[in-house]
Amino acid sequence: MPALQALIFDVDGTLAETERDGHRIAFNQAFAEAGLDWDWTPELYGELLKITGGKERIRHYLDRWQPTAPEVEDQKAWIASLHAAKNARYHELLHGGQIGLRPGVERLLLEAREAGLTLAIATTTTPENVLTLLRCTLGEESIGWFAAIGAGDVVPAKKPAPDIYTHVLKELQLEPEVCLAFEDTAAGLKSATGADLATFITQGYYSRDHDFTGAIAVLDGLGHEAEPCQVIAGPDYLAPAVRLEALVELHASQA
Ligand code: XBP
Repeated sequence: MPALQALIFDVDGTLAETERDGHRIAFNQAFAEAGLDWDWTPELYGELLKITGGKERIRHYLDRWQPTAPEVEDQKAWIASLHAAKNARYHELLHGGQIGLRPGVERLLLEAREAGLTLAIATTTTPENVLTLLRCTLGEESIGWFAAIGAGDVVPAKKPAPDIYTHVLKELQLEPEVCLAFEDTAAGLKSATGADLATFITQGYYSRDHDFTGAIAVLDGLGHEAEPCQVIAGPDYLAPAVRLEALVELHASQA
């Protein structure tokens, strides 16, 4: 395996627990403001997360759960405006400091930068959501840490399709063999491995029971001294905190 050159991160659930603490709450706020009596409970939201993309999730909810919705001329535009309202509420939650990075994420990003590795993002969420998360957690300058930020509708097919990872690899002008992807869901794993990327899983609140067959390791987080991580599948040397040198070793051990 050629030497590791880049780390590519998913956002929601991987960099931060944004679904549990942010998007779900913001969706419900937007529904209430629009006069809808929809309530996305944590349980229902876990189901709805099978559909990636906020607009796609709302459409699926309308189709699958047949809730009451106002008669509108242009349903696509109506969903887009509901989604924009959700994102406005989501940004308020981010600015309010309610959503922090998962343990160990900042450490690993800093270690990778120190070692001269390329950093990138491949996500389904809206570009402005990524930028606001970075601004509110790591500061404005952190946006420049990422050589490529592939997000949202830049590709027509969202995860589990591999398109967003293929798009990012093209932007980075790197082959998948020299990169490592970080994901938290089965859909994300399918997307990354579909682009031939070795994929490291930090399972999260909504993905504890996902099937991660095909991942190079599965942990419950990246861990740090105060909050050590557990290895669910993979070498013990990854715990108690996933260090860059351990990732380099793991990547090199892949056939
Ligand atoms: C997660 C998603 C997104 C978010 C909401 O993306 O599926 O849809 O739930 O964001 P990822 P939007 O794990 O790839 O970061 O409403 O902006 O889609």
